[in-house]
Amino acid sequence: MDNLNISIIGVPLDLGQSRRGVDMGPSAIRYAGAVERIEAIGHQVIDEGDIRVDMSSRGQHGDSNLKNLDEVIQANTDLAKKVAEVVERGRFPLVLGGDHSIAIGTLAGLADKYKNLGVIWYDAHADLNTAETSPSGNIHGMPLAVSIGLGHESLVNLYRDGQKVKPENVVIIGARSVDPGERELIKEKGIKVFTMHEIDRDGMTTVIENVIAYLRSRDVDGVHLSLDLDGLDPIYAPGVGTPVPGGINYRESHLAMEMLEDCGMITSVEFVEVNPTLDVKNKTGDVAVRLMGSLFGEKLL
Ligand code: B3U
Ligand code: MN
Ligand code: MN
Repeated sequence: MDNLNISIIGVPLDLGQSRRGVDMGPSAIRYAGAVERIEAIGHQVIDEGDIRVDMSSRGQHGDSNLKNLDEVIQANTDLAKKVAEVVERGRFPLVLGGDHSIAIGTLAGLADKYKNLGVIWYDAHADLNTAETSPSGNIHGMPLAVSIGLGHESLVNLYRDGQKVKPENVVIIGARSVDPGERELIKEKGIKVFTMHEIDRDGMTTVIENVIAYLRSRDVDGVHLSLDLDGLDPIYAPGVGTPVPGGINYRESHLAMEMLEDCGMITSVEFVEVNPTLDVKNKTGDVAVRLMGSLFGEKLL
């Protein structure tokens, strides 16, 4: 990557799911040395601070079964504005979560500029639930569905109306906990998924080569990497709310980041679901920052 002008945006939101603590994710990632590590590679970094999250009516339910819907809408609307503004200033957004519901705001903000955005969803889950299919009512299990235009209308139409990303431009990597409704949607919409099966069978090198070739064939005008730390095996990233065993290992993840750096297609990134209250000595924040190192071009030699 050429030297980038990176803007860090923290989103201390933990209301898209039920376990408290992921609101401390942005701090944990900062304390693990994100800014210093990225600057040492040669990039210029501005820490834009955190999006304000209004907790005043936390726990109250409106007319839907979606938990904390109003708060999630408020934080994501503010985030979308901020991301759009950062992109408008010609800067590279690096968003720190927070639970994965914040991808709704990130992708909404990116939609101002990118009309054919590719999305890489690095995650144990597909995050393709709607209010009808969700087993939990947790909005962090829904952001990909919302971004392709499916789900509660106040989320789908957040910041700007309708679909933000085409389903054919989405690639999921690392899936191993997919709900029945999500499975149907993947088939119906033709979403590309590399599960743990493909990673085990073909190896991460082939998987990422295929991801890159696929997104090139889609003629995307940018690629957003949405990295949920639970995509990694909980051995390497224990500080997440919904760990799923049998995940992507540390070295495979570094390789994936290095290959994505090398392809030069990534135009924005978010790291989500770091929960320091479930972690061991900030191991998960630390892994996030190490992966950022590879993604932003740190060399081994
Ligand atoms: N698919 C389940 C579980 C889940 C989704 N994302 C996370 N967990 N992190 C759901 O609740 O939608
Ligand atoms: Mn997720
Ligand atoms: Mn996940």
